[in-house]
Amino acid sequence: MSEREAQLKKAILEYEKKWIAFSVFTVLLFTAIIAFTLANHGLRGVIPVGELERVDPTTVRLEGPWADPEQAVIQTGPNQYTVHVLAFSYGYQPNPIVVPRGAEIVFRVTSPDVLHGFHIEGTNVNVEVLPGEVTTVRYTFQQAGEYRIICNQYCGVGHHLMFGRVVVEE
Ligand SMILES: [Cu+2]
Repeated sequence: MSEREAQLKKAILEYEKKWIAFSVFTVLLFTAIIAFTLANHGLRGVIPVGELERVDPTTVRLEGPWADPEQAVIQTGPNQYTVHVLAFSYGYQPNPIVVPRGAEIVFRVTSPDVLHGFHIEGTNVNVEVLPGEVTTVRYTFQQAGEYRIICNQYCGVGHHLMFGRVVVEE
């Protein structure tokens, strides 16, 4: 191998080292971003809880915590409320959902019929709602006002009309 060839080989290795360093940096950066998101929104936030909770979709409207829309919002702590939401073809129960500002709201959403979506406009609450399963998601509204709930999973002819409301009171 001539001296020039040896130099060329070394030059390529230097060049490759920079790319390796760059790749490692991007992987670490992405890992840090995911870890940050999980720490801030994961365990007590907008990522649905992991445990599978089943419910009978055929009787969920007749008995249990989803049966009576008047009893849907339950205070569970000094500043915590659980809201039992039914996403049905083609609406949400209760409507509107009335909750106070600054409180931790635990939404427990299920469907008596087909797959629906539960997206609260202006927030990162965006979950799937399956018949037979309870989707639990937590959110704290920092601003009072009205928020629109949008069904973003196709559910039939009335899908484009399927909206609900969250009223956050001061
Ligand atoms: Cu729907």
